[in-house]
Amino acid sequence: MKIPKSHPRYESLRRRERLVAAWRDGVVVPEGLIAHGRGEALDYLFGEETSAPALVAEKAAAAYLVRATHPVISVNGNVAALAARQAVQLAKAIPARIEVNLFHRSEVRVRAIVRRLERAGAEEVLGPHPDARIPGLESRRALTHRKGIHSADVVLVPLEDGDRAEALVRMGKIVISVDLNPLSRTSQAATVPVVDELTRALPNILKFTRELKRDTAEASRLVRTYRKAGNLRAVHSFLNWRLRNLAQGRGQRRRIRHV
Ligand code: PTJ
Repeated sequence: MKIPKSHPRYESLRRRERLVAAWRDGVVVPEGLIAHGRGEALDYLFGEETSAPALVAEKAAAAYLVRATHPVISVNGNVAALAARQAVQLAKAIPARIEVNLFHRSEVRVRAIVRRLERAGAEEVLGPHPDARIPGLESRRALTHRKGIHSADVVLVPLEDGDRAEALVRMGKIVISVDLNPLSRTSQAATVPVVDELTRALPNILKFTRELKRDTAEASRLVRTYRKAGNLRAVHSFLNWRLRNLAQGRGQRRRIRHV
């Protein structure tokens, strides 16, 4: 479908079209389309903008990533459809490995996602032929690579399911999630939950990564001072403020228009 550029919700509609096209290509699963709808609904509440607490978490995420000895970015179907290029750019900037890790895993899908990441500029993508398992996980998400997620000290897990986030934390890893739902098990389990939309969060983390690579003292300070509980409380306060404004007829941002 050709979406007119003048459409008030052009970007949002394009994201949907990209996901549907990726579903046709066997990259995204139908469950991924449902997950996206949930994300969109939550993003309306946030005003479809990065909140101040999300920005704080994105900076902390970048600090953990640049200080890591073995950082890995985990990519699933939705991430490959919406932000393959951004994930690859971030991996190169850190630098970090990329591993395809799927909840609805099939080897055909893993290979399709690897190809998509390679087309976006990735040089080495882990995913096919996993040689390790994440302990305590029954699902196929447990399949992983020794030189990837399995041995990582910091793992970025955008659009995750809670089980694996919890299992990775149990393994002693720093887990950075990107999930618009602050109440999800993923956001609750992650070391650094980034409550923001994926295609806004990754460029922000990239920008902070580039800055913090030049200022390692600041990266260390951020890691020392970041407090997850306080940050999530600030996310809830922000939502509370947004809803109160909306209830009083204020704060409907210009960009939020219903399709
Ligand atoms: O590709 P697979 O097989 O690994 O499957 C991917 C999905 C997304 C289907 C799988 O990981 C899954 O089932 O995830 P959940 O449990 O539905 O969680 C996805 C979370 O991401 C939900 O809390 C959504 O609100 C959130 N979300 C959806 N789209 C976005 C988002 N968060 C940030 N940005 C988005 N664009």
